[in-house]
Amino acid sequence: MYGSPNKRNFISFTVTEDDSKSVKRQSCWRVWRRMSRLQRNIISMSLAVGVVVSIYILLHRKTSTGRQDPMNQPPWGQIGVDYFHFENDVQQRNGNVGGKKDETVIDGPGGPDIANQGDQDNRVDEPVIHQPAGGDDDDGEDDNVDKIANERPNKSQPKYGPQNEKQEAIVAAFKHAWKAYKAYAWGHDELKPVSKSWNEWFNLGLTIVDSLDTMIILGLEKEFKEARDWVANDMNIKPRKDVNLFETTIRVLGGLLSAYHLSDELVFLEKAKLLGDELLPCFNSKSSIPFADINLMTGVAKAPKWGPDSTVSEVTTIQLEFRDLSFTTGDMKYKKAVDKVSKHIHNLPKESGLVPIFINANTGQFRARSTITFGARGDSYYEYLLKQWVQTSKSEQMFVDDYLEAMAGAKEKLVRTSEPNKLTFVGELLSGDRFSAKMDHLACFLPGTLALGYKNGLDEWHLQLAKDLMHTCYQTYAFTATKLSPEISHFNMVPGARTDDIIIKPADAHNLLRPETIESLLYLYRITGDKFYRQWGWEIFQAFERHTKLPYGYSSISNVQNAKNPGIRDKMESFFLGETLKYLFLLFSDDKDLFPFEKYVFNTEAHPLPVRDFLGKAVQ
Ligand code: DMJ
Repeated sequence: MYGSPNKRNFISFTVTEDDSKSVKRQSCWRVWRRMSRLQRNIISMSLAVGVVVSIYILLHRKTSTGRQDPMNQPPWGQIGVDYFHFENDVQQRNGNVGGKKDETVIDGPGGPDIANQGDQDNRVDEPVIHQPAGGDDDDGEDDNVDKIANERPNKSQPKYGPQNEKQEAIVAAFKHAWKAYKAYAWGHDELKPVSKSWNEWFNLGLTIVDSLDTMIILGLEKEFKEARDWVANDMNIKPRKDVNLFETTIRVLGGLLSAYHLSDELVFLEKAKLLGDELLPCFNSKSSIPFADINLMTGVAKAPKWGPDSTVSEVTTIQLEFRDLSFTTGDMKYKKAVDKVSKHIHNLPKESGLVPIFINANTGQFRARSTITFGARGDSYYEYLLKQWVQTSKSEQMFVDDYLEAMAGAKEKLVRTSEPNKLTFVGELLSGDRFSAKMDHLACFLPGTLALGYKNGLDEWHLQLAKDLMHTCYQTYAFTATKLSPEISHFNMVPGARTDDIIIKPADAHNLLRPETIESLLYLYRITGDKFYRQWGWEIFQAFERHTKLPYGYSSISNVQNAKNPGIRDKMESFFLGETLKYLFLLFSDDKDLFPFEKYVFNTEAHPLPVRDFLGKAVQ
């Protein structure tokens, strides 16, 4: 055979180069002739198979994903490695838009909104963008937008709008809130429903962008169009403001992306891409861990005003959105930036898979002895481990490995039961090791996430823990005078103590119209089919109606223990429309095609994004 040390095959080493080649050829031919027919057949077959496989690989590289080496790469690529190129897919999709692209003509900011004019002084005018027919142009914009993919994750259009009385009531609640927002806070971040004015946080019209997909789902076409026109004509992506990377990503980037996926309106993707680009400087740190804040006008990224570190849940809760932006635009730079963060955090040492809540963007190290919690600043790290695994069609093993380790760690170190009624809750480790029987309402996302894990094949105990925690989260509502949950609950663990299971401290007695419990009820209802989860959701909705509804919108309240005077706070958070009412509406839907968990993953702000197959395409 070739390469055999058999001397007979290599007759001479003293001849000239040409002679040597011809001698070798003769030698090979002699070897071939001396072989049996069987040997020759085997070699011929192997060569034929080799040729066919090579041709297949070459064709596959050109016509399908553009992967550089499909044999050696995992489906989603190595973390931090950009190897997907979607030119072919993108071109195909752009041919299928059905005229929607042409509607997307952005004439720049302006318009008759008098209430906004104070803010417009701060604005930097964006260039006028006309969606071109394709090809190069000289509009000064990144031509990548011409190639933007225009796909819908689920082409069979689900039925939007209310289908029953309960959903109608939820739509009425939305309309009530929207009407007041429109009258008194249009274009600003949040409505102040008592003073009939507005609150500015990032100057990005948070309530509008957070509500876009809710309006589609609730069937509010007129309201959606008004909002879309505001995004197209008035939204300024570069306000002179420090914005928080995480909040801007989950609410604004996530809101724009899901609005795009649900509506096919290219303006949302255009804005999402612009915003993604403006947020990227956050990742220019020494460690790849992003800075918490960025001034969108100057592009200067930095640590937050209140401390040197970034928050762990924040730097790990941007990945669904940036990955989706990459797969929707075909530009992998967004995915690459967040993959680095994930990989970095994955490689840091952890205690039973649990993470401290602070990390330094320069050193890339966790802050020693910071709290471990499933509440504020820890929560969505765990949520996004599971959801990224789901988003990538379970192809990124690292995420589920970390998730499983963290859930086992939580079960061992944080999950406890209260006295006397044995409510299961998830506590915290102060300074990283001192147990505190304190649970934020924020941690009530966990039952839903655990149930989603179970639905995706994780062990039975995940569902059992989900049910137990769900019951406790519901009890934090049912237990109070208003039937609304406090922001933070403490649990009694002392048998025989003269106290209830749940203890509410005065400083923690407020309710901000948060969604986490409703969100988990949706998962638990869909996954178990148990109707009482709907009943619990309805009770909570009615409590919102009783205690937080005002003539002009809804408001956070200060004291859930005072049903007569809950202390109206004069603030309607954007997530009330973006999440709470959306999850309520979905909870009462019987339509199995309305965002099935197999096809959509909800970001932490309730914006549905498509699950992607191993080629990065939306699962149909
Ligand atoms: C929302 O912005 C998101 O749900 C986030 O994950 C947590 N905080 C609020 C809602 O409570």
